Amino acid sequence: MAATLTSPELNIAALREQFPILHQRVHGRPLVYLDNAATSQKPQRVIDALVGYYEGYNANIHRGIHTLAEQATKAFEDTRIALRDFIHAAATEEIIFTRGVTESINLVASSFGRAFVKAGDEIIVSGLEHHSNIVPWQMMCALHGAILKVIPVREDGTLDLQAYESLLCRRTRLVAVNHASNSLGTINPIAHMISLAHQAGAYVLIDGAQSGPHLDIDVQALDCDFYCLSAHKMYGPTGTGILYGKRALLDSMPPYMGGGEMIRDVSFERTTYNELPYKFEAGTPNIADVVAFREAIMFIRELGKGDIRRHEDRLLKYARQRLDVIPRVKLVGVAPEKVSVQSFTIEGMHPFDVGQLLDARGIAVRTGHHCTQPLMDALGIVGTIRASFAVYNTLEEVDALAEGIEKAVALIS
Ligand code: C6P
Repeated sequence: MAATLTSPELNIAALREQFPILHQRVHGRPLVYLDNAATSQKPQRVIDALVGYYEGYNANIHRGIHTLAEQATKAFEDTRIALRDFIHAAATEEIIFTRGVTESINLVASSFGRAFVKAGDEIIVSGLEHHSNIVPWQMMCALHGAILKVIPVREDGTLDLQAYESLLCRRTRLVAVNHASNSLGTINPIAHMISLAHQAGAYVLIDGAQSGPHLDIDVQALDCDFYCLSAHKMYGPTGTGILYGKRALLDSMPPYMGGGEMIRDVSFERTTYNELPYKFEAGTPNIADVVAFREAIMFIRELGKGDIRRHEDRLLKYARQRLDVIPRVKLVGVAPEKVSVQSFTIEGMHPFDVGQLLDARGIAVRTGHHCTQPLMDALGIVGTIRASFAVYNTLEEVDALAEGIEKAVALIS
């Protein structure tokens, strides 16, 4: 196939110019970065924002009244506003900065757990979940005597929604599912799932780690109670992300961590807590990365999620077409609605060996269980090779992947 560096929507060549890391050789070949579900690369404007903060106005926030402190506070709060708009939240108070999705889920498991969960309550997760959306609930269940229930996954990587409906009952306290699966790419019908959970009287947390860079997110239209994002999967820096929560719910939850900033008044006898969102933001936050996160949001917004998705869908479709005809290759995860993630196995080859062979050709993919061991167990495999595409990837890079896989398969044929 004659591939090109433009797509009908976007000038990919110009876009790639914004990502300095992409212009390097790995083992003598041009880097082909297809591990975007693990973390995406960062455009220059994100890197500049990080450096700009440290060079120009490094100061602690919400504390000082000097000029640098005010500048830093404004830049930090501007990111909160950008995120409110990005996910269509009703208010900035509903946006809590965390280290990312893992911390966001742990916050809810700890705080919501203490406020709302009692012995015999049930928490529902799905068989598609990342360990970050399993383990915190197991810990919470152990603490409060609650029970974890699991929605089974079907052969094609979609959730068994009939089984989900039969799991929901008046004991269900919370449903925690991902918007999109990191291992298989499946987009879950979360609007429907949220509505069913609410009819049963349960709250819903959505893990948005893999939807953030790809899908439109409207927390008010979805009516979810919590939504979690990690900046580093959305062209932003590592070490920051958000928890969105409905205001009334967050108000009724106790603080997660104690420390500076989350208090109103402290004495040895009694401490009162700050208002939202600061009640959940103890200690000096990751100011530089939060500031740079705004540039990542702007980068996505300026491109437009519609055009991003159309380009990535084309990459996904082409990758599936190319891989599907290679002998011994089995695509894993073929749901009709997917983000740009394709897992596959090669009969007779361990995923790690394939990953090494691809790396020798400058191609970065992830191999293994992708932090979804229960899903791999359910599929009866040790792991997969996973190619995940971002907006800067090209059809040529899909060709490079397919050629790498053909060469790997030839070794054992
Ligand atoms: N998945 C992957 O290669 P953190 O590490 O907190 O930013 O995100 C955790 C997480 C939670 N949920 C889902 C659906 C995820 O995909 C991830 C991170 C990466 O698939 C790294 S394990």
